[in-house]
Amino acid sequence: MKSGWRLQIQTGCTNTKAQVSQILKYCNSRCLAVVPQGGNTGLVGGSVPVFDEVIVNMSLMNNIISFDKVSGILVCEGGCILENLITFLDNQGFIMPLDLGAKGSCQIGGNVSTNAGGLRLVRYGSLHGNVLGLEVVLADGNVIDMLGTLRKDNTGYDLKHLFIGSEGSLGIVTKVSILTPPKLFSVNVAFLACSDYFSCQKLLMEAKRKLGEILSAFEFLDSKSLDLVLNHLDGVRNPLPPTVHKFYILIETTGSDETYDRQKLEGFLLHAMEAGLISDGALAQDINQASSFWHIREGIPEALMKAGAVYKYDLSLPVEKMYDLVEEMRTRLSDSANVVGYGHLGDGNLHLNISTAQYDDGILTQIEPFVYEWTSKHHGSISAEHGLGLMKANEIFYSKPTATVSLMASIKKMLDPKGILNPYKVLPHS
Ligand code: 2HG
Ligand code: ZN
Repeated sequence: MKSGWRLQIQTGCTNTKAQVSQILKYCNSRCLAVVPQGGNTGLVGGSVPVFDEVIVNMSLMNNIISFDKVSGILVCEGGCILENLITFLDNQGFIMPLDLGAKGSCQIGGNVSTNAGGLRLVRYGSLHGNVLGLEVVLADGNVIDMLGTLRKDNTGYDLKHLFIGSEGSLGIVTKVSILTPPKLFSVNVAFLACSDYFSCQKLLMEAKRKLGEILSAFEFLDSKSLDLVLNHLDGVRNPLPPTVHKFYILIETTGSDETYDRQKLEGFLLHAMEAGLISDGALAQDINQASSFWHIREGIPEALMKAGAVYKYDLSLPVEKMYDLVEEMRTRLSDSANVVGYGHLGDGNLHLNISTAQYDDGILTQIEPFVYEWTSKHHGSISAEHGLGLMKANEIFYSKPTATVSLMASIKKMLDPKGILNPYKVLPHS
């Protein structure tokens, strides 16, 4: 990747959408390519310039515009940091329907542009469901006002969906209207061990059935992921006695009745223990213990970065097949790499990470295209929640038929005929 000159533009003060519009109008008239940038926390190079693009950094467009306590609808600018929105809503007795490890620096405009999934999608659904409206600036500087605050609006094509997950290739998200759920105060977190993958799957099915409406997260990690966190992050302790279990599950419930919710979860855990689905487990006794359990799961990407070079894959797969890929990859790579699997089991989303001492072309050719072919063969997606960005754009055909990619290219051509918005991202380069 070559990096030429960079002009970093930060929008700010008042009337910022007009500034974004002017920047794009100017760049479009001069055929200057633009990279919209939020918190720059993406994992596929979607917000980094490739050659000499102009970066439009959105961080100063960080105002909360309105919040309606009756409907729970928040309207804010695209540069708001997710954690600031979470804190704002907390004070109002509400929560964001989205939570991710990068919350301290990622921005809502970037979250929407990448259709970020995160840790609680199993409960609250994707941004396609929660985002009610957007204001977007197109490549030619035109401002498109789709900033509705209605739950229901069937007047024609719902164009905002084109921009959710388009990774800044169709327009820059300047404002977002989002539906936020009320904050419920009874939260329980359990950290459980399973001896085999089949038990993890059965546990998921049982959790959906028995915990029902209070289930708010179902995350999994294998023993190699836990080892990484214990070895590379300071102050992290295994909540369970040091027997080696093959898999660990983090279950969170969120509800409105402490006694009822606790009984429901305890009943479920007892049943799962008796059925042999879990071999050990700990139920957090207070908020500190609950956050220490979460810290293990959320700390895996950081531990991987500390361990050396890492090849990252973010795959959607049928739950019953998901871990077969991790095992096949281990067989392929034998001792040359540490292959770890973790992710959002409740959403069928595997984070397959391959950790090595240093990047090595020989190892890469063992991994790719095998990982993409395997995913395609099992009708999965090569990007569940991280997007395609620069790094996976050329692999789009593993997940989308040619006719669909052609239609995407036509839409891109119509909205951005000069191709100035986030070039080399999402669509194949050639
Ligand atoms: C997570 O779920 C993130 O922790 C990052 O999506 C995953 O780094 C990764 O592979
Ligand atoms: Zn994830």
